[in-house]
Amino acid sequence: MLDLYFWGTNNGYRARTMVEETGLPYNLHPVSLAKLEQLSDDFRKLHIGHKIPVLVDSDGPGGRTVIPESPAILRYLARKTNSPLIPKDERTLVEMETWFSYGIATFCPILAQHGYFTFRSSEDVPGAKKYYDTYARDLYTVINQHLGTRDYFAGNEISLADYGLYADVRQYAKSYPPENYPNVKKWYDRVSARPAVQRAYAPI
Ligand SMILES: N[C@@H](CCC(=O)N[C@@H](CS)C(=O)NCC(=O)O)C(=O)O
Repeated sequence: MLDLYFWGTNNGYRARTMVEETGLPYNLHPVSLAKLEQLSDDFRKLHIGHKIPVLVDSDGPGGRTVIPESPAILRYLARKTNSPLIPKDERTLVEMETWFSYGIATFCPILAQHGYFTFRSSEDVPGAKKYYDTYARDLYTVINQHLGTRDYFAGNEISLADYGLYADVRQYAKSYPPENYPNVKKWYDRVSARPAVQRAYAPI
């Protein structure tokens, strides 16, 4: 059985979408960040770094396996289920890894900083707001350009690369509406229409 420790953020939804893609049964455990539940002793036993999401697989390699970090969760579940979300063809795999990394290691952290300085910081720091907004706009321009010649980030089919980016594009849709980036919008609608995505974003 899978247990997903989750809150409704980009990283939480990224993991929940992947669990839904597998079709495996799972229990969803909300961890309220608003109530700082991630700092509890019990949760820190799952992730010393006190961050959602965490996946626990009672039937993992060698028994119960705890997997924090959304990219590790996506890769783990894709391997466990021999999912087509990891392309078999080496050339497409390299593309997938490139854009998955771009999503997780570039796009997501910059958008997170934009979110912090624009919406949550108690201090107004105009220079930081401008810096992250300019950076974010460049990232959207890049992905819009990449999607100008293709339906998905790697190869011709959806892959982990798309899920590396989707949850962030969705979370920051108010700041950067996909409508402003026509190729992103077409891709966004395509991914949003997937049954697994619709189940993942359904109210708890
Ligand atoms: N690299 C991690 C980031 C996880 C992360 O930043 N989680 C945030 C919510 S989106 C969190 O739990 N923050 C609570 C805290 O740091 O105490 C991943 O992809 O899972």
